[in-house]
Amino acid sequence: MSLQEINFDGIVGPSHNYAGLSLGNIASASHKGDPSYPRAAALQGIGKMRGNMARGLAQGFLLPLPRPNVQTLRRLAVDPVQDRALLAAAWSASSMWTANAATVSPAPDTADGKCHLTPANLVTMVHRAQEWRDTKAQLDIAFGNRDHFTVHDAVPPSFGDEGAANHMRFCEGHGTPGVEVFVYGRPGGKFPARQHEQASRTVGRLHGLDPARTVFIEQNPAAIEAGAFHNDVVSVANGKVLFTHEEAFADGPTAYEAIRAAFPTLEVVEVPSSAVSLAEAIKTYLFNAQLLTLPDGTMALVAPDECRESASVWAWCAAMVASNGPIRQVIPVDVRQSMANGGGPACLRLRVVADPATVDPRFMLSESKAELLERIIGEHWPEQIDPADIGQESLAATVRTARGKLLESLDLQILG
Ligand code: SUG
Repeated sequence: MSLQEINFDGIVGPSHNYAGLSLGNIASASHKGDPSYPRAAALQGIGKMRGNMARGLAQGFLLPLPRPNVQTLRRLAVDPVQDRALLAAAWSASSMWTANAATVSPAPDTADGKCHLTPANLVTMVHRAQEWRDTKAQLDIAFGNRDHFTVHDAVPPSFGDEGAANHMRFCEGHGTPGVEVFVYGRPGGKFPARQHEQASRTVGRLHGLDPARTVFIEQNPAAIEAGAFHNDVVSVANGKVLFTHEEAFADGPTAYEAIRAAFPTLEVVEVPSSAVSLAEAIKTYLFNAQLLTLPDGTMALVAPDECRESASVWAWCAAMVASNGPIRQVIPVDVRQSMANGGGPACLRLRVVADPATVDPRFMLSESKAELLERIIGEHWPEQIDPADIGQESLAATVRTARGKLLESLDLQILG
């Protein structure tokens, strides 16, 4: 058994659009009503996956969910003329952000030695709350090998759970027990705190985590107010390293101490507010990056292109790389279509530590499969969607056909 990190990126769905649905997500609010470019969005995502594969890393993917969601439209009795936001919710391609698909505890961390996955209930936002059952259907297939994986039901409401976006794992190596850190928000602020402490604790119990290797930390309410609706907007972890903004946690030094008590070799790379303001970190998504261990053992940060456009962020990156710390490279990627809805490189991937041989191969990417996906996206994904197109029967037909072609090409019609 060779356990390694596999990134499962969400393929951007053919109904990708900007409906301003996520209160507290600044990018989503500020791009509300813009035309969207689903084909370009999906191709950007494939480009990111191809880049990581070329670096020698294992890559998987999850598929877009059925949209428009007729059950949502029916259950909410949506009037397509009066209820434009609810209509858009039923059309949302938000499952592309697979960091919110589930929380994953690798086998070495759990009591029964299996990798546990709990789909996120995403109850805070109506367009996201409709995701988990369809997401689970995919997880049940991709991780259907019951000798190695357990897929749970989502945590019941009312405790909001947003999955891996508020979860970090520190480890010396993937094959040894790690320390899992859950970051929750305290309700009562201007924007919703989407991760509830009790949801995090429930996931820890469901997964059979050892309390001595599990840490619960409060997110900084000021970070949520500034637009860090998930913790992965202001910090990211990999191996022994925590790369974080100074203002990510309610009490930074206490948080680092709590992690260090469980994981003594922790290395914190903290970006001070004096170098990069919280607002600039959130605007550029410096921390919503993939912190990857490359095959040569060094770490690289796959960060949004937008980081290059910020003098303070880019200067920090240059200084960090020059300092010979644990992060040796910053690699910019273009995921602008997703970024405009508040989803950076880290949002687009779910990390699963597993032996790739135990995963259903239909969910694993290869060069030839990437070409196949690009061909289908090129032929069937709409080039542009304007807000007035949402709800049109002709667009609904295009979106359904596009997804159908994708499922067919991957031999996954069962998800239809
Ligand atoms: O849930 N945006 C997503 C972005 C999720 C980012 N994920 C992580 N940080 N892991 C959200 O807020 C916007 C949809 C719209 O407005 O049309 C949206 O759902």
